Amino acid sequence: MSRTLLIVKPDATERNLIGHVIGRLEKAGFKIVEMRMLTLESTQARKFYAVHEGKPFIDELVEFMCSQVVVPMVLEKENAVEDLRTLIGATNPANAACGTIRQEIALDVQRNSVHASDSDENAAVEISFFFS
Ligand code: 3AN
Repeated sequence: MSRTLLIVKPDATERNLIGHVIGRLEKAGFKIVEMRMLTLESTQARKFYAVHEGKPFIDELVEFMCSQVVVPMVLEKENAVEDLRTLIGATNPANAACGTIRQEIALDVQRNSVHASDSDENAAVEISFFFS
């Protein structure tokens, strides 16, 4: 078993899609082992997305992530990181494979409904960001 972090992002919480996302995750065999609901402050969002510091979209991304509640959760499954990335689909929903969560509900490259850790190393860092 391994663990990864998923965040239901503001565009999805705003459209009452938290339950829908959870349903997709559970149906795909992920076990939710921790979950919170919170509104990020801009310093927290900037820290979480530190890897994107300096990119043209960072200010807009931080503003977006703070615009509504978000729901971070820790998910457990064999091969969790890779399987979750496959389930959510490409960053830009226009490129997301059929049947992926982003292809189904994401609005555009920024309002792409969910975040998922992209490596085991980042999963550990991102889990400790939200859960002590
Ligand atoms: P992913 O969320 O698929 O790991 P990243 O880490 O490249 O993708 O991007 C993190 C977040 O930054 C995305 N989920 C999206 O909200 C935003 N983002 C990425 N690229 C762009 C872009 N070109 N324009 C606007 N926002 C972007």
